[in-house]
Amino acid sequence: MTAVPTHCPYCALQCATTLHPVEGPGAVEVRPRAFPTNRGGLCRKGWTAPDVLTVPDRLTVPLVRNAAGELEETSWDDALDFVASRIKSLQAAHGRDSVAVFGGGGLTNEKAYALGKFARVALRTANVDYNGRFCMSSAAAATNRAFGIDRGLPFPLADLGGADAVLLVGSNLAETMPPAVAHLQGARGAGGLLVVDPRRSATAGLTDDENGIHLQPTPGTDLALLLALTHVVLQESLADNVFLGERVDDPDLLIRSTASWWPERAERMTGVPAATIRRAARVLAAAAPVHGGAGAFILTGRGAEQHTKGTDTVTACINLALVLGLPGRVGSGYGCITGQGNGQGGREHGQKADQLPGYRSIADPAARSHIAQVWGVAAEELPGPGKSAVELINALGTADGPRALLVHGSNLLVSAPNLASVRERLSALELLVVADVVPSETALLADVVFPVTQWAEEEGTMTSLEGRVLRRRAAVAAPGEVRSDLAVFAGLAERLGIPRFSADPAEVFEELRRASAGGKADYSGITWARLDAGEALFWPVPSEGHPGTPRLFADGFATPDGRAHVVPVDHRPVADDLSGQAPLYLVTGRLLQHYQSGAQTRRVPELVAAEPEVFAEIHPRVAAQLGIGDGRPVRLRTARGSMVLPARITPDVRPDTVFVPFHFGGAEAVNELTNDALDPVSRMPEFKACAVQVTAAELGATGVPA
Ligand SMILES: Nc1nc2c(c(=O)[nH]1)N[C@H]1C(S)=C(S)[C@@H](COP(=O)(O)OP(=O)(O)OC[C@H]3O[C@@H](n4cnc5c(=O)[nH]c(N)nc54)[C@H](O)[C@@H]3O)O[C@H]1N2
Ligand SMILES: Nc1nc2c(c(=O)[nH]1)N[C@H]1C(S)=C(S)[C@@H](COP(=O)(O)OP(=O)(O)OC[C@H]3O[C@@H](n4cnc5c(=O)[nH]c(N)nc54)[C@H](O)[C@@H]3O)O[C@H]1N2
Ligand code: SF4
Ligand SMILES: [Mo]
Repeated sequence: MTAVPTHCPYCALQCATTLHPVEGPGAVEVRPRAFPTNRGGLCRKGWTAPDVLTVPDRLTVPLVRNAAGELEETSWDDALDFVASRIKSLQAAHGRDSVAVFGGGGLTNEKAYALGKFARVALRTANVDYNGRFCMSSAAAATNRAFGIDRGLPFPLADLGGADAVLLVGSNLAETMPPAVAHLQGARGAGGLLVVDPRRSATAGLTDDENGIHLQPTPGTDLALLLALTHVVLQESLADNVFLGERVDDPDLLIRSTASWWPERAERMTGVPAATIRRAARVLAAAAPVHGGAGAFILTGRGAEQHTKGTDTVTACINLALVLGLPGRVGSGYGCITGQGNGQGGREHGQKADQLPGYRSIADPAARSHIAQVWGVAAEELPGPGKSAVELINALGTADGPRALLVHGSNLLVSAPNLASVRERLSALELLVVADVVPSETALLADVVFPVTQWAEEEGTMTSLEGRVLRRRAAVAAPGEVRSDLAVFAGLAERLGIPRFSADPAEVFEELRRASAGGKADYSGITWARLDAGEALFWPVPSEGHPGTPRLFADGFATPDGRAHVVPVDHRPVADDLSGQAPLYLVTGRLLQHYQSGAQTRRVPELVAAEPEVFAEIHPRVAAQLGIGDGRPVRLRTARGSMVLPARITPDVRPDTVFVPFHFGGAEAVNELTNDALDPVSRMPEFKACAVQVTAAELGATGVPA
């Protein structure tokens, strides 16, 4: 077999790779491939991704829970028959919405599309949502309301390289997309890398040696900081007034909404010195085209977004970008750094509770009739908007809530907020079905487990953080009886009396093209043949002769009047704020070595050896107060729960902040402690900040959630 060109299974950078067959069934070796985003680089997760193909506990046969309560091997026919008959009887007794589906941003475009169609056409349930709600939904909400469209980066990532300044708000790019750091070199060289993070993260460290500025605010105060940055730009007459006059609907609102945010006031709230705020605003402004700079970008990560005010914080970033005249200019702009492998495509094809394929709204009559026609159903038969992820989880097993849940591509029992509640709701279900590649924490709780293909065993497409559509290709045969998620949807649909589902990804993509035609995320001009020929296709691609759209907004924004829409925003505190009992902020996030819930990377020996267990980063001053040394156990207690874990003492966190990575399961899962309070617009939970009490703990008491 020859080398197969494909992309890494993990994050949205979608580094290009080639897979080479090696000895052993299902085994491959990975090598990086030259590509504009990763420039021949791979991170440690990418290098070791092939290990996950052949893990000893790989799921290879369908499992069903037997009378003794154990998961037992069964045939595909029996498993599909069983699930279909349970769905039928639950829906007959309790209505269509009694069955829910939960998807994932790691699924290919074809799978994400089929999942949404399966929910709306085969199950006819409104209850479908996905883990993207945990990820970038606040940025999506903010960009939709400002620009009328949401594509993570509305420009190619490589554009960053030419800029004099890049402001990263709550992104730890150096650990979460290491090869992307190459694109920050231009800004670093110009002294213009600005990093906002309550920790001195690896990315914040890139600002050392006069390469930029690290602004280290109190967690949850980015909004105040951004209002002050905008205030300085306006007050020091650094705004791009021509741009504001021509391309923004209401510039006065920008001025009024930031007028009272002078830097000294923001300093009191954020802890960032007023002088630093002024300096950062001037560096950013000097890089803007209006002042003859080479360009400036403002980018957000989860640190800005995973808050109950995440949508407003991103809006404040957009407003700052507007004041400086950045959006829609080549070499400048605002963007959200999408997270999951197909975090971008996953949000376009109808997994989301309120969406239909092509990034259409399920509440829009024209959208409904277009999609209904592609699906061969009547528009009235399509359900309306369903519940968002956390609201869906909270409704499971309640009197009028869903009684069955099908999960494809998420490990909720590690990654959803407030796990005690998640566990209770999942346990209250009458039927839990999980499709996965490994026995994840969530799969182990299921009544039925479907073993599915993973990246190197399947064909399909993914859409990267730049909105570029990429081909995923099969290099090895799947082990055992493994089938694609597409086969699960097709097999169940057929048993539910709906025979219109294909398990062939190429066929599904052809249907997706038709469904997306005319929508915001228009894929109708994209073919696998064009992708296979090496064309770089960024959506929208409205016809086969169309070259794609690497840069959006050149001729105007996607709003009715073509102007960016200003939404005035103001600061507010985190939902679960500090108290006498809980005087520090708990902040959660990522490590270089692990991916998400860790279902995959905790099975890779090299990565486990590097980061074997959960820990809490605490400041030396806090450690001294508690009288504990490095590696000693501490107990973290929040309003949701408590856990014991080793302390990692480091001056890199603020003294008022404790950082814990969320990649670990069971008693090591920090989501036992996190708050499931939601952003009112995006319905995204506040993973990034809540009040915590820290005490010295007993030895041997490690990791007991109370
Ligand atoms: N190694 C690795 N890489 C990944 C992933 C992974 O799991 N592991 N997951 C992928 C996915 S799905 C995503 S979404 C991306 C996420 O990528 P990032 O957004 O870079 O990741 P996080 O570590 O969640 O958060 C970034 C930073 O936000 C900071 N932060 C916390 N609270 C605040 C706050 O209130 N304000 C500010 N300004 N910063 C704050 C944290 O200290 C952290 O350093 O990574 C992708 N890449
Ligand atoms: N405390 C805290 N919690 C967080 C975050 C945080 O920053 N802090 N970040 C949030 C964010 S941004 C995200 S994106 C979520 C992610 O959290 P999850 O939704 O749990 O994501 P993964 O761990 O990637 O889970 C994907 C699962 O799908 C399986 N899988 C892989 N490929 C396929 C496939 O093709 N089909 C199927 N059926 N299964 C597959 C994997 O083995 C794994 O079990 O976590 C969120 N949770
Ligand atoms: S940066 Fe992301 S896509 Fe690239 S190798 Fe690492 S995990 Fe894979
Ligand atoms: Mo994410």
